[in-house]
Amino acid sequence: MTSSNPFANFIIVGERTNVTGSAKFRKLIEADDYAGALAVARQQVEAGANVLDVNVDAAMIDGVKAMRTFMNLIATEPDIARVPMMIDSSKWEVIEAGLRCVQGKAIVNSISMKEGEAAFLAHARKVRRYGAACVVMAFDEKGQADTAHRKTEICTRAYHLLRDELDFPPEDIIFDPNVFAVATGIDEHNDYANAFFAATRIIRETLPHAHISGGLSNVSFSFRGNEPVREAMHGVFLYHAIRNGMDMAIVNAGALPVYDDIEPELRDRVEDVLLNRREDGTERLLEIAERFKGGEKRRDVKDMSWREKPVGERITHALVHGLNEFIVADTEEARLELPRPLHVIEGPLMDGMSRVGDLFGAGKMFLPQVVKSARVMKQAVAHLVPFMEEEKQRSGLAAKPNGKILMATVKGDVHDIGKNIVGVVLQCNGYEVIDLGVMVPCETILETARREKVDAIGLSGLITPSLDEMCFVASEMERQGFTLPLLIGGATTPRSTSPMPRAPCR
Ligand code: B12
Repeated sequence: MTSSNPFANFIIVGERTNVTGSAKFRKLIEADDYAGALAVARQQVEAGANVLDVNVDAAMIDGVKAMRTFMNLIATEPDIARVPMMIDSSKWEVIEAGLRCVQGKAIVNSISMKEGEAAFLAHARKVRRYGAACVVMAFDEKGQADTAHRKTEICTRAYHLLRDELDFPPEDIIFDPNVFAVATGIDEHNDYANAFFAATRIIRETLPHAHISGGLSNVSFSFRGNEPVREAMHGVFLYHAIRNGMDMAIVNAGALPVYDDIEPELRDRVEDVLLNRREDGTERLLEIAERFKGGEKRRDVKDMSWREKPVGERITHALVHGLNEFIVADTEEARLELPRPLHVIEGPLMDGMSRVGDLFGAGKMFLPQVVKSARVMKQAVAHLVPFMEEEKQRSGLAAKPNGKILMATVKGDVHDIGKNIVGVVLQCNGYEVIDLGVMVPCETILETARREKVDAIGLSGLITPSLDEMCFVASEMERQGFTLPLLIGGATTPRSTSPMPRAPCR
């Protein structure tokens, strides 16, 4: 984990590879159409899932065979296998079939104390032998926990058993305190979301290093067939759950709304229901739910009104919503309005990315959405590059290079938008740039600098640990007798040091 921001570190477990939640996936597995099933897995990863939940529990499916086949196929697809697998089944033999095939560290979903402590510990021991982490359901001999007290009591007991009896690593324990459906019309269910939030907070405070997960779609079960309302419920639920300490959730990666985009009246009524703020909460949500039903079309039409806004706002809208359809046209319009192409980056594009950063930081946008924003940003910058090149040619800078600069995003960091922009700006100012890309180890940077006889090194990094890595590069430069200037930059670099020649980091 690289940030103390709970929203930025949130883990999205893709739910579409689960036959109990996705009829499409179930039909594919039933029909032995594994190519189709892999496409679903790939779509979830591309939509930003950090983990895939795989469940093949269905009456007509041989679970062991299906799990084994699917896991073996995933292992041959590097673009899917790069994320960890959550092996999800209520049958232990299916879980074990998955564990035998999976590459890297897996997560077992789930074990519980419903059959008593002995069976629980026996399963946990096996999980541990496979080196996996596990989801522990708040379920004991008496049944599934529905109040904050029961949830906390069961999770605490399970935690101590795992720690004391098996020395189970606490960071590999993921509690699922049960996300239950609200707005069911049954009064006893009205406090279910609150119970989840409260238990989450207590577990995170009292059981060190344990994580909290849950299947989000359960909460909105009462609104099946009304996707807009369900999505709103998921967005609002997550917003509150994360604030209380939930750090992973099983969701449809790519179908989470931006919190601020949820229609305010709907958001308010959903919040009334989830937080159990008023007795007539369910009726009031039902009252307006129909209006949103089948609202996909209506939402599209409403969405297009952003096209009427000034170009800067359109660019921000496109970045926040990850929409690339008009980004080139809008970037071009901004370019024609502003004196220099660089001003489009420094102005509207940076404003839009700052908005993305603010929403992300506040838990109102999630990683999959930011991935899309980053793609749109790159497309916009790519459109501007030839114009910046042209500017360079016109100014005569192309003919007389000012020097050679090596640029790299430091080891451990994948952010490259800022580095790429700085590279372009440097090139437009007559510098030759060698770009080593992202996650570049110190040795590579220094070896290349020496070999290519560069005039300066530029390091980029946006996550907090990158500052330490930059200091490490600086100290290595000193140790190895480099006398080159070192520039550092990136959103988390303190203003006082960004950009500046080599900083004294000791
Ligand atoms: C886009 C983005 C992503 C994208 C990156 C895509 C890509 N290809 O770059 C994706 C979705 C992949 C991503 C991933 C993550 N991200 Co991110 N991300 C952002 C976001 C929203 C915008 C960054 C950006 O591109 N800004 C626009 C560019 C143009 O600005 P810039 O980078 O600052 O660059 C400018 C200057 O800094 C400077 N500059 C940059 N480099 C250099 C170098 C030199 C030499 C010089 C002189 C100047 C310079 O010039 C540039 C132009 O002005 C920021 C929020 C923010 N406000 O920055 C979070 C943010 C940086 N991410 C954050 C986090 C936590 C993560 C993740 C850890 C999340 C996760 N749980 O997985 C991962 C990181 C994985 C890793 N190991 O690196 C946190 C970092 C918090 C922290 N202090 O550690 C931020 C701040 C969000 C937040 N508010 O919490 N992220």
